[in-house]
Amino acid sequence: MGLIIGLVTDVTDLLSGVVAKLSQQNTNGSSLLGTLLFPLIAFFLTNNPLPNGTPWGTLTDWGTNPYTEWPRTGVIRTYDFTISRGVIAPDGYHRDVLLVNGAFPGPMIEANWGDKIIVNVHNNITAPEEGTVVHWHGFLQQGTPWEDGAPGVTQCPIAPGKSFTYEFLASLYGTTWYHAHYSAQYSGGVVGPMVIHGPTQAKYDVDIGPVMLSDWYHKSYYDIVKEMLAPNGSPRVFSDNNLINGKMNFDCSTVAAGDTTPCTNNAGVSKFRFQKGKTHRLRLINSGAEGVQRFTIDGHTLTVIANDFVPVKPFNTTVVTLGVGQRVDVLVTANAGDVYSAYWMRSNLSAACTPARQPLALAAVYYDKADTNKGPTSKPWNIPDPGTCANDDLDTTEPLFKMPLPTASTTQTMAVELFKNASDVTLWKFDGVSMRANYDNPVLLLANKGNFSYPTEWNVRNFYTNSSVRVIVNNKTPASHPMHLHGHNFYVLHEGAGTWDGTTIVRPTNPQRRDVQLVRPNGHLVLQFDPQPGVWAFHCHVAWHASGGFFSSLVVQPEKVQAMHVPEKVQQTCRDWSAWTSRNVVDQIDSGT
Ligand SMILES: *[C@@H]1O[C@H](CO)[C@@H](O)[C@H](O)[C@H]1NC(C)=O
Ligand SMILES: *[C@@H]1O[C@H](CO)[C@@H](O)[C@H](O)[C@H]1NC(C)=O
Ligand SMILES: *[C@@H]1O[C@H](CO)[C@@H](O)[C@H](O)[C@H]1NC(C)=O
Ligand SMILES: *[C@@H]1O[C@H](CO)[C@@H](O)[C@H](O)[C@H]1NC(C)=O
Ligand SMILES: *[C@@H]1O[C@H](CO)[C@@H](O)[C@H](O)[C@H]1NC(C)=O
Ligand SMILES: *[C@@H]1O[C@H](CO)[C@@H](O)[C@H](O)[C@H]1NC(C)=O
Ligand SMILES: [Cu+2]
Repeated sequence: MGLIIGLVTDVTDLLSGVVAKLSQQNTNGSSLLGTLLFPLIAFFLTNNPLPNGTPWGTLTDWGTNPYTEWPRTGVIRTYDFTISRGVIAPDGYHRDVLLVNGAFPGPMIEANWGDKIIVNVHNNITAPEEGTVVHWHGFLQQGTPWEDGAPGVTQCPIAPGKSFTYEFLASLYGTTWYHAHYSAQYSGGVVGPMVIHGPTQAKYDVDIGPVMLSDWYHKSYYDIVKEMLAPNGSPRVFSDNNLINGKMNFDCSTVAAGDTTPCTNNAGVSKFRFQKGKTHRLRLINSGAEGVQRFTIDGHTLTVIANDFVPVKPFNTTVVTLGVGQRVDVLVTANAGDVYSAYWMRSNLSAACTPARQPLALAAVYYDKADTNKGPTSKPWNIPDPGTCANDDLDTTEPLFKMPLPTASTTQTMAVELFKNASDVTLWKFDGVSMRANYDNPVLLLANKGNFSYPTEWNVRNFYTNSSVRVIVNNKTPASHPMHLHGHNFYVLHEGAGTWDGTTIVRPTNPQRRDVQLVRPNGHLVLQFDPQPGVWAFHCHVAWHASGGFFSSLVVQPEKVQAMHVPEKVQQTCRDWSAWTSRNVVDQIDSGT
C-alpha cells in the first residue's frame, strides 16, 4: 500500500528499513553524511578547523558587531570541487544526478570565523554539457560581490571543461550551505553543507554537524522545469520523497506502472549517535527545492540558538519550521531515556503549502549503547501543523547582538503574482516582471563599467545611495515563498496574512535578522536592509519559482560598485562562456537561475 499511510501510521514498517539494503556508495556516492562514520571521518579529514583553539579571542556572539568586526586569522581553507554527472539512489530509486566530487550531499566546507575560503570549482558536466555556477549562501561578500555566484547577476556561467576559483572571507559564522545557482541545477544534487566555527554563549558538548533536510524528486531537474514551463503546465511540482542528510527509504511499489527504473526498498536512513546526558548541537539546513520542513525529535525538546547566520537568545520548542534556504541551529540534550534508547528524528513537509507525495523524512537517533540495527519505536510529538506556511513567530527569537531598526530612507513595494504568458506558460511576476537572466552580460560587470540601464526582463532595481531600504513583499498567490536576499542579513519587520497595516513592527528595538524569511500564501513580508555595495539577487528560494521568473537583482550603492576592481578571472569566465556558446546552443529553458 501507499507509503504515506504506511509510514505515518505504522512505524514498525520501517524496522526492517534500518538495516540498509543499499551501500552508502550506491545511495550517496562518496558522501559519509548520515552514517555513524561521519563524525569520525569528519574529525580526521577536515582542514584542521580549529588549529589554534578559538582565534576569535575576546570577540563574542552577543557583544561584537559581526557586520563590522571579525578576526583577522590569515588562515586560508582551500577546496577543490569537480561537478560531474552520476547515478545514485538516495532513497533506493536510481537517478541521474549532478555530484560534487562524486558525493551527495557534497563535501562539507569547514572554517573558522575570519578565515578565507578558496574553492576551485571545475565544471565536468558532460553528455550533455551544461554551464554551472556555485553560490555560497548567506555570506556577505563585502567588497567581493563577484564571488557571490549568481549567473547573469554576478558572473557568466562556468563553461563545460572550465574552472572558476571563488575566494571569499567567512565574515559571519554558524551554519550554511553552498548550492548551484544555474537554472534549478541544485535540486539535481549540487548542494553541500558549510560550518563556520565562531564564538557561542550557548553551552554544548557535542557538535553533530549538518542535518540537511531536503525534498527529493525522482525526475531530473531539467525534465521537471521543462514540464512545468510547457504550455498549460502546472507551477505546482510534487516531490516524491523527503531526505535527511541525503537518505530515506522509499516504497518501490508506489512507482508508476511502466516505470522500469531500478528501485530498492529500505535503501537506508540516516543515523546519529547521542551521548546520554550530553547536549548536542544540530545544524539544520533546508537544502530542498520547494518544501517547508517541520523538524522534531521524538521525546526531545529543541533549544534554538541561531537562525541562519544570526545567533539568537535560546528559545525552547518541540518543532522548528524551515523554509528552503533557512538554517536553524538547535541544542538537544539526551535526557529522554537510558543508554539503550533510540528515537526517531522526523522532518515533515507541511501539507498546507508543499505538494508532496511522501512528506515524512525519518532518521534514527541512537543513545550510547542502543542497537543500531534496530529501528526506534518512539512516538511522534502530537503537534498539529498550524497550516499557515509561515515561519515560527517572529517574537520567539531575538538576535543576541542587538541592533535597533534604523529609519528607512525609501520603501519599495514588490508584488508577487502568477500569470500565463501568450504561450499559455504559467510564470511568476515579481514587482511586475517575470525575470529572465542574460548569461552573457552579468549586471555586476555592466554596473562596474558604469552602465546602469538594462532590459526590463532582467528585473533590476537601483537603490542608489539610500541609507536603509525597506521592502514590502505582497504575496498575491496561494503559495508560500522563502524570500532570500544575497549579500545581507535583513531585518524582518513583520510577516502575516493579507496586507501590512503600515505600522506594526515586531520588536523594533532589535528585530529578527536573517537571510531567508517565508511569506505566507496571500500574505505580506516587510523587511529592511542596510546597504552593502554590490549587485544582489533578491528572489524566491523555491527552485521552481525562481525558474519561473520569481527573481530580481538589486543594485546597491552604484558609485561604489563602479569604483571596485573586479578581478580578471570574472571577465575570463565570460570569455570562456562566450567561446563555448559560439560552438554550442545554450538550452535556457527557464529564467536561468
Ligand atoms: C568527469 O565526469 C565523468 C562522468 O561524466 C567521470 O567519469 C569523470 O571521472 C569525471 N572527472 C573527474 C575529474 O571527476
Ligand atoms: C530549555 O530546556 C532545557 C532542558 O531541555 C532547560 O534546561 C532550559 O532551562 C530551557 N530553557 C529555556 C529558555 O526555557
Ligand atoms: C506529517 O504531515 C502529514 C501531512 O503533511 C500528516 O498527515 C502527518 O500526520 C504528519 N506526520 C507526523 C509524524 O507529524
Ligand atoms: C512564455 O514563457 C516561456 C518560458 O519562459 C517562453 O519560452 C515563451 O517564449 C514565452 N512566450 C511568450 C509569447 O513570451
Ligand atoms: C548597457 O547594457 C545594456 C545590456 O547589455 C545595453 O543594451 C545598453 O546598450 C548598454 N548601455 C550603454 C550606455 O552602453
Ligand atoms: C532611494 O531609492 C529609490 C528607489 O527606490 C530612488 O528613487 C531614490 O533616488 C534613492 N534615494 C537615494 C538618496 O539614493
Ligand atoms: Cu516562491
